[in-house]
This record gives sequence, C-alpha cells and structure tokens, in this order.
Amino acid sequence: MLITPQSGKTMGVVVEGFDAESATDDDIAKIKWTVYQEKIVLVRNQDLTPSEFLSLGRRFGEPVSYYEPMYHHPEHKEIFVSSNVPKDGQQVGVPRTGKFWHADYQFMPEPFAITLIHPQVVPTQNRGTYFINMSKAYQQLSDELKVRVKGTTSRHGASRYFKIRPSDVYRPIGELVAEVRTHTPPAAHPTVFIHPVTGEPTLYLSEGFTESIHDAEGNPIEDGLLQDLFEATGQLDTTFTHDNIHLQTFERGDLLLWDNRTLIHRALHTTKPEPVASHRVTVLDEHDRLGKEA
Ligand code: 7UC
Ligand code: FE
Repeated sequence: MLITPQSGKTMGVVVEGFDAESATDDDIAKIKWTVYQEKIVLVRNQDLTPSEFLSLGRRFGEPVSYYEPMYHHPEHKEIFVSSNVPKDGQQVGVPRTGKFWHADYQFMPEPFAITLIHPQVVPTQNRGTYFINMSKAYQQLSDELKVRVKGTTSRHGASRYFKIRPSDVYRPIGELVAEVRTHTPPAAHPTVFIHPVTGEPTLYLSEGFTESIHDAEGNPIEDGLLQDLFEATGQLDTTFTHDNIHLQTFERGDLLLWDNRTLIHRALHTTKPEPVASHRVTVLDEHDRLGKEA
C-alpha cells in the first residue's frame, strides 16, 4: 500500500496497491488515520460490488442508513444512491443530490464521521466535487470574525434541500414543510468545535443547511454574522476560484473517503446534464460526534 500526496493540490492523498479483500486491520487503521489528517483519501483501482463496498465501509465505522428510503440502494439500505441513470427503465436512488455547500447529515443530532463514495458512472466533462476545509477556514478568519463567532451555536435544517418524493405529488406544500420540520427539527451544534481526533478548532456551518446562529443565551444573532462567515469561508463564490475551494476529481474504480466533520462539499454544477451515478456509505466512528465546543 503506497500513500502519496495528490500532486498539485493543497489537500488529499492517493492510495495505491490497496486490496479490500486482503487488507489487514492495520491497513484500515492507517487509512482511517490518514482521512483525519489529510481530510481526503482517494483509493485507486477498487472494483467492488455494492456488497463488497458496504463490507469495506463497515471496517471504518458503523454505517447509517439515510433517513429517507427513496435514496436507498434496492438491495442494501445502507448504500445511498445518487443517480440520473435509470436501471431497467426505473429511477434508482435520487438525481442531482448535494448541489449546495453542506456536510452530510449536518441537520441531524449525529452527523457522520466519514463519507465513502464509490462512483459508478463518471461524466466525461464537469466531473468532481468541490470541498472546503473548515479547520483551515477557521484559522484564516479575521480576528474580528473569530471574536464574533466565539461562544455561538448554529442551527441546521433540511428543509431547503428536501427532495419531493413521488408520494408527495398533490400534497399541499405547507403540510410537507411542516412534516419536514417535525421529522427533522433543526439540529443545534457549536459553531466552532474542537475536532475530537485532530484537536483542530473547526467551523461547523454551511450555506445549504445552516439556518441561524445564536448567542450563548440562545438569542438569534441578526447582524449578518452568518453571511459574513459564508463569505469569508468561500461559500458565496459562484466562480469557485476562492483559495479555500478544492476540486476533487475521480475516475471509475476510485474510492473516495473524506472527513465529514472537517470538510463541507458540493457536487459540481453541470450545465449540460450527463449520466452520473454514485454509491455512498456514511459511518459513525468511535470518537465524540463533533467534539467539544471551542
Ligand atoms: O438530495 C440531497 O441533496 C440529499 C441531501 C439533502 N442530504 C445529504 C446528507 O447526507 O445530508
Ligand atoms: Fe453530500
């Protein structure tokens, strides 16, 4: 197993010579450690069936099935399918997922520790996923913003990007919005937490999911702080050229793992829709969910 930094990139490593079937517990521990340290790990040449992919995911932590069943792989509910490629004339999973800045399950009380992606159909153009390292983004905040964000809590909700299910047709939109609020009430997390593995202070917010920011007494802060934080971290840059933004590309056969506590991500915007499909497994690990408030 050979681990090398991604050439020409500020983050992430490439793993070559990894064999899922013969991998030892030490190999897995080494990759997992590397996910926390380097944030993105791209494992080359992984020809895995969905069941092999899921088994490999289990070695990194406890897989969590997505709360909305329409995303589930037909044979393995723990695999989340993002796809616009019909199988036998039928839609599988959900198309156009995650085209907004977010961390997976940010709106839930227990966000995932690690996300694993196994691309199934890779577009020829406009391929990849954008990432921002929110530990680094915190470090780079101005002293003024660091003072303003200190001791605050943010609330994250699923409503803005909740996808209408086929069974929702003809339902009043108000009823649906109320249902989303009841099933997934916004989750509150410290805006800056100490990553339980790396010890780095990390900003926990995203333009897609974060709805409000509150002071230590729970009162909403309405002086534009949230917008200032989105702006400073690079999330409002529609050209995606901000220094904080990393574009991760991958090929068929790659397996992508990332630290979902530290990174926010966003699927690449495609102007011309191309066939694209991927399988995802998300796991909890043995550490505190988000670690202590900074
Ligand atoms: O359809 C989607 O974009 C899914 C999104 C709302 N949630 C992904 C997640 O893991 O939180
Ligand atoms: Fe995502």
